[in-house]
Amino acid sequence: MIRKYHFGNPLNTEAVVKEYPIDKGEIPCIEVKEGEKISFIMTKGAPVYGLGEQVRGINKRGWIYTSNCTDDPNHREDTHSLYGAHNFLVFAEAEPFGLFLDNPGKVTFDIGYTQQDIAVITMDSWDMDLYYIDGKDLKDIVKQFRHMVGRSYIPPKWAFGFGQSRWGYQSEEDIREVEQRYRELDIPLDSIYLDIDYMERFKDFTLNDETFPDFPEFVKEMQEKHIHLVPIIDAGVKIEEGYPVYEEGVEKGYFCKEKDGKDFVAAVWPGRVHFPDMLNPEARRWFGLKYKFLLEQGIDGFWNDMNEPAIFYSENRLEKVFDELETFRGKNQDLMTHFHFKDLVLGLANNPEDYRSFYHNFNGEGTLIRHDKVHNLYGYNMTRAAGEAFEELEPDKRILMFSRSSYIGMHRYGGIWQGDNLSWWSHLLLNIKMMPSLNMCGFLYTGADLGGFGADTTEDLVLRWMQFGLFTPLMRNHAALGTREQELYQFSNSEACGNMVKIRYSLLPYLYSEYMKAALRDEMMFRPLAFDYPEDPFADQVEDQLMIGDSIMAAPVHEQNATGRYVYLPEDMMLVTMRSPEDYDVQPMEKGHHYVPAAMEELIFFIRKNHVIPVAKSAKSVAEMDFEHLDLLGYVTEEAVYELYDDDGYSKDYENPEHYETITVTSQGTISQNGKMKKEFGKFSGIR
Ligand code: MIG
Repeated sequence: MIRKYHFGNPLNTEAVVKEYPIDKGEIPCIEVKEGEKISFIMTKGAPVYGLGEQVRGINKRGWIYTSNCTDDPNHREDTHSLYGAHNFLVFAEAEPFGLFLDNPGKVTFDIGYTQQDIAVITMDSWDMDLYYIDGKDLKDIVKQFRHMVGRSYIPPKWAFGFGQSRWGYQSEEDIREVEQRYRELDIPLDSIYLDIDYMERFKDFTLNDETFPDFPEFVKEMQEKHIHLVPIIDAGVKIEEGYPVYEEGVEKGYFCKEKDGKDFVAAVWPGRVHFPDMLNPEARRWFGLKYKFLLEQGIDGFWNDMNEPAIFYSENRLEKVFDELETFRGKNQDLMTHFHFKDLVLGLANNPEDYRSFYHNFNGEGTLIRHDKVHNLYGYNMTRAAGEAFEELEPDKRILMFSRSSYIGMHRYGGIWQGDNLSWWSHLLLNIKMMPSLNMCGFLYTGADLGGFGADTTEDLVLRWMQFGLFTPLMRNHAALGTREQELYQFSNSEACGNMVKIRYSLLPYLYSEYMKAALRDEMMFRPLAFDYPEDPFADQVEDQLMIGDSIMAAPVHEQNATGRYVYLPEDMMLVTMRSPEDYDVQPMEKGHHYVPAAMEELIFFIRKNHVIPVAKSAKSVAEMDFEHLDLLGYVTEEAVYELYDDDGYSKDYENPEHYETITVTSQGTISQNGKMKKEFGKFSGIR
């Protein structure tokens, strides 16, 4: 059951899509001291789940987290804020409950940091709606929450293919080389990403026509090779005379303003920029319709970047800092003064004072709202701008869209990638742990930069990361300018890496089906074990295994030099040890603790007893896949029933019952189908 409570005078964030009456009674379980804090005494050992894109564990206990969308490419265990703000959490008490704070400003969640068993939530502003959700179990609470915030974004099917990206691809030639080298090695590939260098001096909705002389032609050339080009769009609009986006924005008053009405000046990639007022519906529509420029040239996917919004410096602060730096000239800088000197420059980026110095025409209502009060809505509404425009421009077609910054509500318009991680083993583990937390909050189309974005990677890290990334809906290898090149063909293990991509494609019927069912039913595709095995005494201790869809449990290797790992099985399962889609072994294993070998080039995962998964033959791209002739892989001692969802992958008639097929496999070997799709099931492999 959902109860809604109202504090102060909340702004309508449109995170919630359903209407609820306002409850005037006491809020169950938690203690609220209005204007001060919300607190809850947690049962010893009872986990807390949620908070979406955050550091640390699946179980969030033991740290203090702040919802404050931040561009932090060097995040570590002691970081408090990442790119998104997802104020939903679930207390897994004997009587579990969830809380959603629909509060677009800064909110801090002290989950047993100050005092081990006390959760304390504090916030800058008490103007908010608070939702309290109880239910019969963790899954039920999440489902009710997801229903309340609306259906998750559904990408086109090709976006489940593998993508290659790198900040630094400069030209058509660079992109062609990527395509050719993947094809030479026969590694499937569906998309290549265009980072900021495709633009003319980092101006949104422009093209560098020296390096991309005939863009529509180039897009077509790539399409013929079944490659989708996916350009980046940045939040800041370059200030430059004669640049139409800038000029129109100024003229129409669509940029964020300073208090006195001047357009606020920040600096990002192109140097000085204005930020479009994404919170003003008119400006949002204007910005969204700009994507047409690229849609018209054949583009069907985008990623939205720098939309926290990230600020390198603001014009006003820069002036002040120059002045103050001047006072240091010729001085003997001791320890403290030298730190202060350095901090002046380091503090230029993403400075809280800057976020307090510009304003939005919120919901077009004319009253200016200071940015910091709605900070966490900016990336959400940039992506919404695009999403709403796509509905208008291409109503019958799915367009790929994912964002860096987000707030709950944005999950209806796009996915997210997990921001600038580093080529660290601990960030592979973080990627694993973040998946279920994000799914809880509605972000189903997500994944991390495989191989790691910042820092030099190693070939074993890339391979192990691929072995997890092959399960994530967004499967993209991306790296920062200046780091070691990490396309799969760069390494001596490219064959093993390529096999992992092929395994991904052969699992697509399953992964797509599970994604779609999760989206259409407001469920989680990636779940902590404790969600599926609530009675199991060990399940809530497991932080590095995940349930994926109905049949699979993943147990990725995430340690360097490991040739296996410990795995906990909450029930009997079948171990699958896969070197390629054709080369694998299976072995039944009993519920309990095991050490499972996994050589470097081996993917291990598990299929639950009396479950099957549909598998296909891998192909060079999603478009070339045969989704009609499938095989089954499973572990059947009695009977397994699998509900398969499939559709054409680009249109939006999701509700059509003809998209479902129920497949029953018995221990005698009978396979029966009960649906309208023309799927043919060939061989069964596994155990029965
Ligand atoms: O400040 O466009 O997270 O994926 O490669 C860096 C360049 C700006 C940050 C994104 C990253 C992208 C990079 N961008």
